[in-house]
Amino acid sequence: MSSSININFEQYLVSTKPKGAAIPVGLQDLLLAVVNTCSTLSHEVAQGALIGLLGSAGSGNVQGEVQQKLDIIANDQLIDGVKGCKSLAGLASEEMELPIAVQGTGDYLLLFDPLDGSSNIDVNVSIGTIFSILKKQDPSARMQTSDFLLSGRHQVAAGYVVYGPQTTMALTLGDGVVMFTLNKETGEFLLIKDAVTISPSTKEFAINMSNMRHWADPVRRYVEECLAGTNGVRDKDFNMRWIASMVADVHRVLSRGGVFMYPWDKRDPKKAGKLRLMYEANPMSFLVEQAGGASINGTQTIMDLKPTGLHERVSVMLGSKEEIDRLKQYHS
Ligand code: AHM
Ligand code: MG
Repeated sequence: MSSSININFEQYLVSTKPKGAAIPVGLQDLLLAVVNTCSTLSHEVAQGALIGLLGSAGSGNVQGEVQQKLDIIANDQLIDGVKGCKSLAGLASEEMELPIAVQGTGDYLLLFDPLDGSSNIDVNVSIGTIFSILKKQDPSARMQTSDFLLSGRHQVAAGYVVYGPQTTMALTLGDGVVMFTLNKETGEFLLIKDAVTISPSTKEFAINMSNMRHWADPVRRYVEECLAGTNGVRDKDFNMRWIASMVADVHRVLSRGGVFMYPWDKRDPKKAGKLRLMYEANPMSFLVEQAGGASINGTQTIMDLKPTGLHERVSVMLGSKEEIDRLKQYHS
């Protein structure tokens, strides 16, 4: 897949041919609706306190987490933005316990984390929207929750939009990764990078170090070896970054390589991890694999996991291939 830089998203959708075939019109419509909503959201995120968007909503979501005003606003706007899509059978979100039937029947199912990095909203640090589109197994059957419980391999598209100094989208349609940046004057997303690749080796890792005492031994070993730098077995010095917005941390990995980890830990041993499989780990894993990187939960490839619940959590380690291979070896 090769496209000319600076074409807008709509032009890209009609001209690109992932794996040699044009994107079905129904998928084009859906992607356009998601991306147009993110363009509006970007504008609102930038206004922040000026339009009363900061602070807690005073409610909790299905996972018992405090909802910010912007979590709810972003969720409502995404629902509103895609509800006219004829090919969209239903949608599910981090902020809602159950999916919503859109057309009820149709080719696609949409999952999203409307506003990822909620703890960064009020402190003006990058946040974003993550989305995953699944091909519905039986388009003519009435949508049910179990339709969503497909492995990441069933995704036909996935991406995120990061609201940072620039608003940038990364997208995969299963044939590489492309990036677009929003022209805030015109509201158009313009192609800035084609064939995004993650270098197989790196000297940068991302993990919340405050959880170190709770980690499993393989993760502790990996990070301790990175910290030992040239004095240890890795024989190179590592740098560490942790933004606490998965969108921003993964965007860095896609942009300059690295490893991102939010592993299982002993704080709550029954919890598989903090991040959610269906609308955080799967879309990010699809992007990372399509850029030549890898994504595992420690022992298994995330995209191969068969989900058992819409809001299922998962341990995540993704990024530069050589580092993920090493982590997998430490877990085996
Ligand atoms: P959210 O979807 O409620 O924003 O939570 C997910 C976020 C990720 O973006 C980020 O990687 C992680 O939570 C940060 O967690 P912590 O604050 O424990 O470091
Ligand atoms: Mg999130």
